[in-house]
Amino acid sequence: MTEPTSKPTAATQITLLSEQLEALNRAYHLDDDPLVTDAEYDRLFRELETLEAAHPELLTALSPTQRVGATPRDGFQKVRHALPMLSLSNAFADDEVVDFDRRLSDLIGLEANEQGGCEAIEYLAEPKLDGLAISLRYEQGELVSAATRGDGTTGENVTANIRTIRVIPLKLLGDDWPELLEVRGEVFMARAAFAGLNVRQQAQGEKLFANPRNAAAGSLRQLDPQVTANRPLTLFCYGWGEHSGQLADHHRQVLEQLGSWGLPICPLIKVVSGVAGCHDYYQQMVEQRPDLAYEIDGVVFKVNRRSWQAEVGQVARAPRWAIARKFPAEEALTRLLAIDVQVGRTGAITPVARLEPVQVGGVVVTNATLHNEDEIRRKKLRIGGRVIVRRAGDVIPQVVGMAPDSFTDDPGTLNSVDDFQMPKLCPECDAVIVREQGEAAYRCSGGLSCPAQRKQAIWHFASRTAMDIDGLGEKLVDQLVDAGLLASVADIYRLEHGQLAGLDRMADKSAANLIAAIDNSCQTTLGRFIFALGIRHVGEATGVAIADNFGSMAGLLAADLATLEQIADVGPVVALSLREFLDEPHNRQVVDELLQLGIQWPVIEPKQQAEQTLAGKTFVITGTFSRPRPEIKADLVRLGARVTGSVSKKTDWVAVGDSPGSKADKAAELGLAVINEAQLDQLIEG
Ligand code: 9MJ
Repeated sequence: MTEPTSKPTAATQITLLSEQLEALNRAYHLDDDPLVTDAEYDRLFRELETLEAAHPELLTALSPTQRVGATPRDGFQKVRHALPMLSLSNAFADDEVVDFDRRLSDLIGLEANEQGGCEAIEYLAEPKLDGLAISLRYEQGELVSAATRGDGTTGENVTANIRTIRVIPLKLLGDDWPELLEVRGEVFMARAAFAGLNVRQQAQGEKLFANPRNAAAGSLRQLDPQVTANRPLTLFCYGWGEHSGQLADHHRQVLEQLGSWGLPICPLIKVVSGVAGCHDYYQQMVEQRPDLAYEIDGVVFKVNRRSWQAEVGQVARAPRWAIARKFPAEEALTRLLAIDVQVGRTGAITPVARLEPVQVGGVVVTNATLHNEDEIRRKKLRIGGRVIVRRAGDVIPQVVGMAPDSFTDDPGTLNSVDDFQMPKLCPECDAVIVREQGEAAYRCSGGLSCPAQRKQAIWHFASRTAMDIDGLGEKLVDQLVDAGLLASVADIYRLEHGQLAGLDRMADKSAANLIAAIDNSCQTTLGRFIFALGIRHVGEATGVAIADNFGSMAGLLAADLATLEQIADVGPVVALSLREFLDEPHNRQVVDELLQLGIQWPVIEPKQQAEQTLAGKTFVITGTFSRPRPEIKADLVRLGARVTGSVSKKTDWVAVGDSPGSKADKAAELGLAVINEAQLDQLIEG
């Protein structure tokens, strides 16, 4: 007679079964090597479920049975990344990679060798996956949260969805991982999985995805994790964020460490030497690309030695030590049907090519921007003729030019675009179209009284990277503006359920969802809010930089031009645009109304709200320091100082690192205060 299952044996069995199932998950999803039949996997899974049902006290969130446990939510919570999630600078040609390598050699200070060249920098070369970036946080080896990149500073909490992706370990293998480890990587969908998903979508009468990237993004951003669980997502890790302890000295070695803890790493990564090595790797990937199981849109080169990565630091929101070498854009031939003009968010009037629908790089293109009148003439575009259309990744499609054979078409059917005239009046509001001095662009002078500008300003405000109001898309904004319900962005927060439910095609439930999404958007970040205002030249990264600098809207409103220009990412043009926007009484009123209507953000850490102890002081920094110069500049600016590039009598302090240039000599000549790194740190720390 067998004994009834006693608790210790059940616990051991549960551990063994969990480990076995996770190993099978890895083999199946990561190595493409199903070690057992589906029936055997299901049997083991059910055995574990039965044991857990009999011993609920032994059930943990880390069990393979709990990957799809969570119930649907109302929305995604925002998460501030402990360390920003950076993106990559792009190179579209070989010489841009040469420039990148040269820049790094200079920054690192590599000596020229006898041949006159430099010691070659070692790079880790990786395929560039076309999915969406994700950050996984492990504490004591257990997956505790996962967030999308979002704007790089704040993302969305997608933990429940990420847990359904079977290649992602819920628990790290081994025992030598740091207690805290944030891992960064790309979630994507393999080509075959994508094709299969679309077949199922079609069979169920659901919408088809344009490409694997959209399918991956759409699948991860599902409110119901059950839906994500049925989507064939996978992941490769390529980096890390916050962590405790020490990681290895070279990027490649850290990825190997991550691999040893069960995290999936792309098998095609390779250490290469110098520009020549980068070039060879790029060529290899161009050749392999059609046969890869997943789509890539380029390759990435990263300085392998981590001490050098730290030395060169980052710019705005991309590391200086990495570059994405993108593959050439895809092109297709189609017919130019007409040229219309379109009014942009800031009133810019742009000619648009209307095209016969054509597939380019996985999406159907029907419109393409023509930028300006000169471009139409330069390209000798002819309505009715055949044109080459190009599309690269997420970039707006472009008309490259007329197809070589297009002029052999019957000229009688073609209208020369020499006939194209920029209209005198805005096609949307009849206001006069003006061309500001020194500007190439024409603009509608109607401002926010132009419905096209108003609609786009509102649409931009609600968009995902701005205030992120789920459901308030282009069509609905059009409808609400046309119905007279939205005159400004502040009106969004005055909408009532009754008003929405009265609209065409708006069910009661959709109206309730929209009101909830609007309420939800009140909790935002200052960076997003600044970006959402739609100030000319102020993009996502600039919004974040301004927010980090001032920490509050009051600080920004009070800042003069010189102060604004000191912010990393802000030059004279952006500073002027900010000041003009903020000085416009109508804009000020809308900002005040929005704040009164309840928009708020977490108070930025005291570090960024520092007292202006160096207000009005001017610094020049020269030579090499133990940390990147942009970081030092950011610290000084945060404390109210100005950092300039040249030494003059107006300079208060010249901070001198190792191997300073002529600026140190000039400072001595002028008798200025020269300080070393330790003294500079003392000033910063007050
Ligand atoms: C992709 N998309 O494959 C990075 N990436 O590194 C790789 N992205 C990256 N690296 C730093 N391989 C920021 C982004």
